[in-house]
Order: sequence, then C-alpha cells, then structure tokens
Amino acid sequence: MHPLFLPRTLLIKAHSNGSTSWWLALSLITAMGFTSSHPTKASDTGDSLRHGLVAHWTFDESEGSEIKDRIHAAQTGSLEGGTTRTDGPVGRAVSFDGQQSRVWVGSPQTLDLPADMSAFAWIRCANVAAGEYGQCIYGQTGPGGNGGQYELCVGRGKNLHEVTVLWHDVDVCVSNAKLKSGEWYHIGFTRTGHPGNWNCTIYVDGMASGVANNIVTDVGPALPFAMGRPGAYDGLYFQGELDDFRIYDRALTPAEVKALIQVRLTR
Ligand SMILES: [Ca+2]
Repeated sequence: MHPLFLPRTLLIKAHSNGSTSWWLALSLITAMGFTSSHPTKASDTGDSLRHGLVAHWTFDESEGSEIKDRIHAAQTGSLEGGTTRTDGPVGRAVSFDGQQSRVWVGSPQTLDLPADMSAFAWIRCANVAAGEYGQCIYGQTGPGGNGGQYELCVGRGKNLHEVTVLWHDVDVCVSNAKLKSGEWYHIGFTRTGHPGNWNCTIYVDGMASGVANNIVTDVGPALPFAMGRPGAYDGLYFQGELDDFRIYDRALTPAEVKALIQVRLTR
C-alpha cells in the first residue's frame, strides 16, 4: 500500500449541543501526503553507532581459537593461556581465569588511537577486589609493564571495587560506581581533548560514573593490545567474562552509550 493511502483518520469534534455530538472524520492530512514516517531517534542512534567504529569483537564464534573482528581482519584475536567461551549478554562471550588466559591482538595500526576515542563492552568480574594492583580487562602495554594509549582495570589500590581508566601508566579517571562480583555491567569510557588537556568519562550501565577533566598526562605510545591482561605484560590478569567489545575513534555521546545497551535487549 502506498503511504499516501494509509487509512490514517483524524477525528475532529465539530459540534456538540449537549445531547448530540457530531464528529467529522477527515482523512485530509493523509490525502495531502503528510505522513508521520519520520525516523525514530532510536534508529538514528543505531546508525550512528557504526560511525567511527574501528573494532568490534562479538566473541560469537562457536569454536576454534580465533576471535574475529567485524571491522578489520588484522584485528583478529586469538585465545591464549586457556581462555574459554561461555554465554554472554549478547550471544557468546569469553571467560578468563585470572591466571594466564587472554585474547591476544597485538599491534595492528588501526588500534593506534592517540586522540579522541571510546571503548565499551559487557564485563563480569568473578572477584572485583582480587589484588592490590587490580585486574586489567584490556589495554595497550609493553612487555615491561609500560603503559600505552589506553587501559581499563578494576580493583586498583584503594579503589578496590571501582573501574579505573589509565593511559601512559597513570590512573586518570575512576568510576563512582562500585562493582559487585558475579554481575554483568556495560562499562566503558570516552576520551576527548588534546596534548596537555584531556577529558575522560567512565560510563557504567549507560550512566556517566566518573568524570576527569583537564588531565595533563598525555596519551602514551601505541603498544601491543590484549584483553584479559594489559597488552604484552605478563601480569594483572583478569578473572571474569567479556562480551560485545567495541572501540571507536571518537567519543560517543551519552545517548549513543545508552543505545549500546539496547543491543543486549534486541538480540
Ligand atoms: Ca557475543
């Protein structure tokens, strides 16, 4: 059916004398072609979630050791150190044992993100407060522990139940939210700014939960990237699960962060 001829009816109360009401049915608006087929805000946001997407690991493979990236083949990861697969909020997920397991990606040029960026994923910690120096869920780090452009950790130092974002070896932003062990959260951060003046916002379950502005620590160099531990560093292993991990080369808006959670509800 052509949209101009949809049976859209407008009722107008044309006359009322107390005992009898006369109603006029008009299809005038439809006949003139004024339809209400404007795109919804949700679909607008859904389209924008593909803008600037530089990595998207769904972890939905049913078998094998490859973790495919939906954006760049060079960002395909590999399960190492006994990493296993499990069910997550959006299809399948990966599970880290906190000992040696990780997803190794390495140093593809496309993950070199020295400026604005975002990274978001579903995360479940088996034991949030497991160690003094925390657990690194993902990040860029050299083999000696030197920090690169971005890392996301939980349970660091006195922030035993919080999320911490680091770059260039410095804790630059801490969440207000305190995580509980064994629960899934949608967690990520955005970064904007320029050398000498950076901003970082941590989001937990779609809400801003920790903001740091005027960060003077500059972004570190591009270094090897991994999930389940900080890059090439043999330590700070994460015990828990990870699903639907996305990285952008821009800062998502608060509305876009909220829309990302809907992916869980619509699949
Ligand atoms: Ca998945």
